[in-house]
Amino acid sequence: MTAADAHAARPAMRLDVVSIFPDYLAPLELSLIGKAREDGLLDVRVHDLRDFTHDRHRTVDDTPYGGGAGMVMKPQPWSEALDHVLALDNPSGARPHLVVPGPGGQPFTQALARQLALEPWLAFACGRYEGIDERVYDHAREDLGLEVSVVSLGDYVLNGGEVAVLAMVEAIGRLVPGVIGNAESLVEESHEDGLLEYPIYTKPSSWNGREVPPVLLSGNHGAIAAWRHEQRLARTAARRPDLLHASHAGPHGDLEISAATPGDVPELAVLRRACAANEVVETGALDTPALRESLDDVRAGLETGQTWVARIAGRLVGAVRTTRASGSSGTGDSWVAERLCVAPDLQGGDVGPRLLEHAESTAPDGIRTLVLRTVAPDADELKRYKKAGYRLVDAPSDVPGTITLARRRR
Ligand code: JB8
Repeated sequence: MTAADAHAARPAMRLDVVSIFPDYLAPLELSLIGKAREDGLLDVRVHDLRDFTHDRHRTVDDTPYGGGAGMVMKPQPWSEALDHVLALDNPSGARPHLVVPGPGGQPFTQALARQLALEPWLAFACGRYEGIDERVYDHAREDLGLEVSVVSLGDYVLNGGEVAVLAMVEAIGRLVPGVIGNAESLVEESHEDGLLEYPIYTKPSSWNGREVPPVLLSGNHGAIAAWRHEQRLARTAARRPDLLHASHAGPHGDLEISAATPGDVPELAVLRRACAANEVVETGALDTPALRESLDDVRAGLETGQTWVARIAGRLVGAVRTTRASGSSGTGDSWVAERLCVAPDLQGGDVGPRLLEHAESTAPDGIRTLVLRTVAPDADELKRYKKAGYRLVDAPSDVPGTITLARRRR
């Protein structure tokens, strides 16, 4: 049974490409996409835009209204080319989704490739020169009833849409069932789960004095999986930090605590507002001062004591401030941790305890009392603080709604 037979229930995905350089699309006859066409999985048709001109010079461009550099593609040949594409037999009964490559389009991503792979029919319009007369887009949408998407491969400029269409047809075509034999080879790849791929090796294990990482020869599949995951994280952090998200960070080891800087203020203000809102929900007390804290208040707050911020994979997930408080006669100064705040989705985890531990560790020598000022903790929180050695003290609280806990320093 061939791939086409196995997927016989699905009509071939129809792909029309219009270009003034149809030869540019010749590679679509090669490799996996070419094979998929032979197998009847993809129905690719390439059209020459100049076939829809009527002058001796087969003119497709003209000067721009309003002036400016370069030439603009005339609307009439495009209109006739689209009419021709639409008039061709279409067994699916659908209308094509018109995709126009352009540096000003929405980014082409794996997610968009997956969406477009579900369409029964795609038409690609390859622009050249400065691009296509804007009325062609309006005509396709409003008169022909087509969905029209301008799509960009990335933030760079090509000379025309053809190379972008080659890339898009390859990315979309390989997602059509049957085009790639092994479905697993589709999922375990970069951009399917948000991390870049781990490095790969094949025989020989020693080549030109370079060894394959020994863990890969160990036969220990757990160790191999862990090593590969570490490699993916390191690689993504180095090459594509924009892809990293807190969900990729493990529960331990990835929390970074550093002194707050003015650059942290906007995120810190958002975090503190989220914590304040949580307090309101829990205590019902709408007068929580933190709820009304402005950006300037948070910035000014950095001047008092020392604020520490905790980040996981770049995301601000917690903060705490330490100050020194003078003790009543004979008791000596105490080291106060206050405004402890943890992102709501991570509360109850180790971010709070790690921040508190850090705050305590910065207490100067000679200080014997560690103080924690906190908004009325729930029973679970109180239990955790007590386990850490803290006891409730009756101290006049300068911030309403907060209580004071203290412990002797070990
Ligand atoms: C004229 O960089 B591109 C791109 C550039 C173009 C045209 C189409 C696409 C047409 N220049 O994605």
